[in-house]
Amino acid sequence: MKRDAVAYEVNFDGLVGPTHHYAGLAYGNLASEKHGGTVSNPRQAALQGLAKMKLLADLGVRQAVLPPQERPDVRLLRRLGFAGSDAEVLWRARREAPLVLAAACSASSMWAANAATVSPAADTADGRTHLTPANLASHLHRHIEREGTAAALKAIFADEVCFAHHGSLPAAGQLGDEGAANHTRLCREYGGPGVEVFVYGRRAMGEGGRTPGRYPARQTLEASMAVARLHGLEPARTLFVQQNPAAIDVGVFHNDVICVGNRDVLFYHGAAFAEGAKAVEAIRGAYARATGGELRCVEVKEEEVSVGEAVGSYLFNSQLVSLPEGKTALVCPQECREQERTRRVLERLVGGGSPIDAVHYVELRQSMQNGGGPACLRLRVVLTEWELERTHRGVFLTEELFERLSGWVRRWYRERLGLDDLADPKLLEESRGALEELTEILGLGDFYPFQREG
Ligand code: SUG
Repeated sequence: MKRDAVAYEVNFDGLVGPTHHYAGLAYGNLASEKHGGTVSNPRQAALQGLAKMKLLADLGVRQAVLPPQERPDVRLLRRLGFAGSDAEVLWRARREAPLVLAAACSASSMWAANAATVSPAADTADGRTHLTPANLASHLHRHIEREGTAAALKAIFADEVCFAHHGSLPAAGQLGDEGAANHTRLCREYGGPGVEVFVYGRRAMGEGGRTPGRYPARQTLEASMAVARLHGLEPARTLFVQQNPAAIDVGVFHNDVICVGNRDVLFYHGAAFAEGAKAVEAIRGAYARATGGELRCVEVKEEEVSVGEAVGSYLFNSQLVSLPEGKTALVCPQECREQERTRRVLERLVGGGSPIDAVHYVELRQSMQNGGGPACLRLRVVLTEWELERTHRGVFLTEELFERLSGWVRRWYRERLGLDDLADPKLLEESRGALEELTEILGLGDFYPFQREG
């Protein structure tokens, strides 16, 4: 396998689909629970996502998009016993099982950090980039993403010489896998060896361990270990760290709500890990052994920002990115600027003495109200030049693609969507019309099942 020291991190953001709505579907995700039943604005949601992608691209970070999935998922509703024409299926589901209909309409594939776990070529035994779509076994609306995710990843990373695609893990709760939201890669250079840190919420099989008392721990140790095995990772450069169950009970449903890493920087809350400082020491040690370098740890303590405040602001769900001229920037939700204590921490960090050189705030209110911040919206894929040349070009964000996608959103997306609108057959028609046009814009052919079924 050809190895190439020069590699880039590309952010693949989930494009928000036309059915983005608030149904309170995600248990243990406080923002989703809070906004359930309120009216959403899919157009604004998609434009906010695009504006974030544009900011990253303008900062010099490579940026691409992942297409939204086909929703409403009429096939799911049929599998669950709703019959008749498409309009009848939607109407019956609305009458008999409105939350199942909401799940079948969820635009949740926008949170691409949960799409898959990706291990770059520099870390794997066969020198290929390995991708495992998450099974998202914890929730129906998320679990139904896995096939569409696998199809999108195969369409974009089609070359089997450099990309290895695995099936998602069996979807038993004991193998719950939520993808890259619980996975952090640390390295000196993207193309060099990395330490892959898997953060799990609970151990599902065998003896004990601590578990949260209130909310579910979505990611299991057994799932994380299976993904590491599939990817052929070197044990010495692979770490399994338990998330703090008490933090899950305060609303940290994924590790990326309380920790983010990039290259040699780890930015985290003091209460992120079950083992506390010992876990950080283990990560630091593994990093030093793998790279010969020193990990730069940026800890925020409970006294400065409580776990509850971290959940409320999404301070750690920021994107930590390397800029072309060597600086490091943090892309934060604007909620972090609005809250005084998080703003002060950020001012302190960029004021000197920390590896973070600049902070950029982004407005993502529509996604945030469902518990998805800047980091949730992107899947990071490290690609060498050689791999980049073998990746589908149509999804890379250029000025032109940004303009086209913005126009496409303005033409197709509604500005108001309530739960009663989900059974509207016109919404199904509009969504399919929009996706049909999108496949042309992105050069993806007949990508969606409805296109192939005619
Ligand atoms: O799985 N929200 C998503 C948010 C995912 C955030 N991702 C990361 N942290 N990486 C979830 O909880 C809400 C959908 C609703 O309520 O309709 C939702 O699924």
